[in-house]
Amino acid sequence: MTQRLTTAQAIIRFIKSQYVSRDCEQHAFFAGCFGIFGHGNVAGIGQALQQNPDFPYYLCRNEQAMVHAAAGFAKMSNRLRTLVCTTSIGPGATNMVTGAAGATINRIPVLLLPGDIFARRNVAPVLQQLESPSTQDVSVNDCFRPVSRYWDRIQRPEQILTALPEVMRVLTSPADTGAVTLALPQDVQAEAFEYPEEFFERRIWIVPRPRPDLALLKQAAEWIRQAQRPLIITGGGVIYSEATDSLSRFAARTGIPVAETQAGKGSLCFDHPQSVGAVGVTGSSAANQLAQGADLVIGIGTRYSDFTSASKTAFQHPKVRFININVAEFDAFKHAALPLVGDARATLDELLLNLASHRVAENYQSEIGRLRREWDSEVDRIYNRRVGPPLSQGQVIGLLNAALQPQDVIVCAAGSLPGDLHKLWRTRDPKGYHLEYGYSCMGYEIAGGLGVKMADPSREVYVLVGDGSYLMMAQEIVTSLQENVKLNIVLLDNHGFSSIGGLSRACGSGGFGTEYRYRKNGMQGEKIVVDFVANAASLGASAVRAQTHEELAEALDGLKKQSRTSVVVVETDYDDRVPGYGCWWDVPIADVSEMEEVQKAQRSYAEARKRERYFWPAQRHD
Ligand SMILES: Cc1ncc(C[n+]2csc(CCOP(=O)(O)OP(=O)(O)O)c2C)c(N)n1
Ligand SMILES: [Mg+2]
Repeated sequence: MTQRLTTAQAIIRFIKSQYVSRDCEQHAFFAGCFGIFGHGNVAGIGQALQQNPDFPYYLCRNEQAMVHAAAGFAKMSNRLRTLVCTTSIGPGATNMVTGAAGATINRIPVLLLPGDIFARRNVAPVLQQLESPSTQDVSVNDCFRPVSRYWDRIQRPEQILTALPEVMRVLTSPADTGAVTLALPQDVQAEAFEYPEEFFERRIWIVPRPRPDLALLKQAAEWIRQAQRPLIITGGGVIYSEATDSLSRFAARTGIPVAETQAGKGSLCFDHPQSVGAVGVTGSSAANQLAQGADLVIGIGTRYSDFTSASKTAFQHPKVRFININVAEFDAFKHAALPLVGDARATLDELLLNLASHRVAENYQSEIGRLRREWDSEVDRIYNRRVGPPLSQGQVIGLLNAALQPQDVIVCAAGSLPGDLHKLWRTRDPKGYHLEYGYSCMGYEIAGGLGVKMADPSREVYVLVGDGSYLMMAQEIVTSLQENVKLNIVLLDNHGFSSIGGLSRACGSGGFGTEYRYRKNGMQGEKIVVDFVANAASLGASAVRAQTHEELAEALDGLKKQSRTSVVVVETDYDDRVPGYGCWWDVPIADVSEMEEVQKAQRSYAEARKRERYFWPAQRHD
């Protein structure tokens, strides 16, 4: 039995019949398709979507944004569901490259279907085609190769019979997932073929919980028993695996403290007795002190970015060794670790069984308690400082934390907010803290928030966004209104790039080129004041300005009463920053310079770099 369909119709029909199952829970993998049409997809995928009205189509405003939205959706769904993104050829396609990189770096599944130039070539060069004098086998879509976990170009209709199963294998693989790109030449999309009916039968992709090697598991248990100062670092893998209850039990029983990366924040409720908060460059004093002296680091579902390892300076115990629990072998072997390649939840449960009643020493437990109390009062201090207007960012975060319900979600990505949130946010639900900090892509915030809310409409979603990020990509407010997907957007306006301004000052460059000022005597003119309230209102959102502590509290209260996307604009102090807590980040400083401040910064940089470490296999001491 066959059915005559166009390639595009066959792709949509196939996509509709793909299901996933983990722990026996089964549901459709694709929840719909974002898109912007042009001549490269309107008559192909566009036509196919039109004749499949049971597969929702969502019109977005910008192709990069729609990939962020799909990634936000997939991350919120613990990678068990995602959305498809269709674009025209040329600029529509390449607009997705940034989003694809973000998804792949964060290990989040998204399926991208950019249109491509004619496979039959006779009409080339077509509008928006990149020509090459040395080959006809190239298009702008080749840019997706390094940012995709699977990349293919469909030159004949029957190629999807072998390509689409690969697409699904990669998207549903906890170890291999990321952006998947199928480039679809515009003529091939519309070409018909006799497809076998079996190809469209419901297919269930089992997302497994692989278990680690038993001998290595026992060795890991031995290392944990021997350790005097063990520390757990949890990454996004813990949350995607829904291992948070297992982690909570593991930590409570063993007494081992738990520090969190950006993606792992929320793995434990902030008031869990073993929770020591954020670790690394944007870490808490408690976690960073424990990391410095840890003789065993147990990394779970983390890829150890430089923000986590403080550019390889976070772990200074001379004999520190690592156990990495990770579903991806690549991550499990980092830092010359003892690799437990497996699912976080399954591995933690089995490891706990192997530890019998082992518990860390009393004095370590009381040290953890003391560090936790010290950190808690530091957070209180920052939350409760009354300054301004303009308010301090820490104060705004404190007000938000008090105003939100535990299950509400905050979404953020770039600027000074992610660091301050990582340090200060008191997370009470594993899905309550949604940071895109693998790519830290300005513009993710509102678009990603749209995907988060679409994934879980039962929760209130709060998008926290700096003025710089807002100016880069705010247009999905319109999409949120179109789809009746309510976002609560809190825009922190400090008239420029406070984060990079601070970094520039730390590098001796005095904030050069990071404030929004009119051109006068170089870049020293008046501050540029953008009317963000008018801007958001012009897009259709409800929008208010809050200047004082009381006004902000009232505005946050007002958000709860709104039924549509609403924006609160609050002016914050550019210079009033949350300090760092024993951390270092490697941002190279000019070796030679005419500027004294830069020379000074270079000297302390060279000194600080001496603490960067390599971790060799010999350091395992086994
Ligand atoms: C797309 C993109 N471009 C550039 C950067 C580098 N960058 C990181 S933060 C930042 C400034 C962000 O400004 P804003 O949103 O106002 O936040 P603030 O730093 O003021 O907190 C820049 C330019 C980035 N992360 N993403
Ligand atoms: Mg700013």
